[in-house]
Amino acid sequence: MNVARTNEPAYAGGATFAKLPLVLDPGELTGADVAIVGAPVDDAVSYRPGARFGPRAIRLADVSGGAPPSRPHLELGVDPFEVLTVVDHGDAEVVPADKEASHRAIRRAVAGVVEAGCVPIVLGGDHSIAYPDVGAVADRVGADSLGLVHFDAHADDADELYGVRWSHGTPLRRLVEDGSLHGRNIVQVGLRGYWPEPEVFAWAREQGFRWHLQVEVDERGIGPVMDDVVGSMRGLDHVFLSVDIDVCDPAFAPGTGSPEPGGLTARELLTAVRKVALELPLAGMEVVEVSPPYDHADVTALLAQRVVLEALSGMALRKLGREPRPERDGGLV
Ligand SMILES: [Mn+2]
Repeated sequence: MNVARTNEPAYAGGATFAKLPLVLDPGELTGADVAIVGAPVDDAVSYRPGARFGPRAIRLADVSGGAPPSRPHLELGVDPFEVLTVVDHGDAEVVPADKEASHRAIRRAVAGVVEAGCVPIVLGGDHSIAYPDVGAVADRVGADSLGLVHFDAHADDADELYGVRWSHGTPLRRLVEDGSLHGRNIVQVGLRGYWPEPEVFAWAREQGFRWHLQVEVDERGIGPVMDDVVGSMRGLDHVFLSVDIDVCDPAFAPGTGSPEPGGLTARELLTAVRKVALELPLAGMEVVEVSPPYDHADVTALLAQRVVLEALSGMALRKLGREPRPERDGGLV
């Protein structure tokens, strides 16, 4: 089932991700490689709200139309939609102002995707959704074989934030506590700013977390840092990729809840996500903290949409098992 005409432009018609077929029944997901799931919640934020509008904005932040979608990646030389079967599974059945019910709905939706044999790509939503979405993947594959690559300005492993234990600043703590993730299988990139406090980092060290501060990216470059990130996940059969859009500088991602100056460029994030998807066995992914009310000219939503396209492109090339074939100028080949 298509939701768009063959030549329908991006700005016309329906609003599934890349105008992909909408498949709401989890029983009909079998055979798909990837399912996009929206998690429109922002009840757990500590500063600006608005991420509940993220999934819709990310889906709409597309410039190419038509169905089936065609997105030939100029650097990798692969069209992910030719290689992978991708569907849009709609949004989890969240309940306004009921964080627990919404988390249960997100967990249920992601579990349905995973049980169908698909990789879930979850569009947030505030970062509290990591608890149910990473948790649903962990329920399926087990903590021993599951790694987490986490891009974020913030470590999100505090025990509480303003006294709240189920916050967008605490999901990693809850995931480790309940046995969904081992700290030694977590690597974080882009941390900076003024939170959390040293006691939280001491706890993370005890758990075996690894992290690369933004200043390390500044000093060494994103390439060498990502080589280490990928290396740290070697041997794990499943990797969840969590991208908090605030890992990017507010110049590149102004539409977010807790912006922190001095972050990654859009280009660095796209390159890094591509590498993770190409070199590691992705079992799930989330893009979180896009807050459209604070966005300008769709800058942040466009970036988040491309983050998903980069991941799909990397996964597609990984499936083909061949080298990238960049569309370079003839003189540069
Ligand atoms: Mn976060």
